Amino acid sequence: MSEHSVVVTTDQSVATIALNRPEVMNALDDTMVMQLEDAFHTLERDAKIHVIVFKSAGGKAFAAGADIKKLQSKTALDGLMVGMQELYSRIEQSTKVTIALIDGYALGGGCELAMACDIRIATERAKFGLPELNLGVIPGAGGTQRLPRLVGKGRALDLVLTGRTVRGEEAYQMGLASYFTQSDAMEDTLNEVLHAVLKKGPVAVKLAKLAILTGYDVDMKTAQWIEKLSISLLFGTEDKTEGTKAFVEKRDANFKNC
Ligand code: CO8
Repeated sequence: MSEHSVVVTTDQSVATIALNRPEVMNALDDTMVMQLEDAFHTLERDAKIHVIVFKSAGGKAFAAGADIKKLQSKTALDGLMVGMQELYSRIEQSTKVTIALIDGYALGGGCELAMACDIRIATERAKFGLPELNLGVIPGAGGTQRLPRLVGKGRALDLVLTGRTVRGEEAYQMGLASYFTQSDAMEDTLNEVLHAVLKKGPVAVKLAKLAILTGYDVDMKTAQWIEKLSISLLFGTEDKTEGTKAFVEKRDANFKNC
């Protein structure tokens, strides 16, 4: 048994949270969810961290979903408790850029965690699916809502009602994965994404996420106001002064996150 269900490492402004229960395909039990929550909250409060990468510590799975053995004893009231659904919402609303690396099974709650991230990098070994109906339950950690938002209502209904798994390439074609790459090129793809993201104005990154994620769920007029207020705030930042000056001076910007 792994003592630590999640392992956190940091490299300058990039933190990695590795899921670490390989003996059960990284199935998420309550302990793992709590450890994930603690790790995420610590990183979320760390101003030095700009990107959080979620991945598997090894083995065949990103995560094969909620721990089914533990699900057996769950009651109706347990379903109302704060848990995976709230954690994934907080991850989605993170002020950092979040990236999931999927190089194996991402099923049920594992797929739902990946969907809560901003960017998903999938390999030819990736297999996405929401097979919960096989167990007599439904995707209950945001899956019924995030999947149709990513791939459309028709495809979401197909994937949830049949419970079929889709490989990395098909996931990429339907918009479930942001990138499709070969397993041995996954780190290179991640580095390219990190290189692009880390060059951006950090305050602009936060407000772009806010405008897209919050704006997506409200009416167009409200969404456009969120956008207008966000850009108005950005016009007053030192980063905007630096970013535009750097362009005119034909050099890289040196953003200060203010
Ligand atoms: N939970 C517990 N144990 C698991 C899980 C899981 N989700 N997935 C795999 N394991 C265990 C197996 O039991 C096995 O353990 P053991 O060796 O002790 O028998 C070990 O991992 C290896 O698994 P397999 O032998 O099955 O490996 P295979 O390569 O044959 O198959 C699969 C791999 C396809 C991943 C297969 O294990 C599988 O189908 N797993 C279940 C996938 C699934 O149904 N996931 C959905 C779970 S439900 C869910 O996620 C709900 C989320 C919403 C909750 C909201 C709460 C409020």
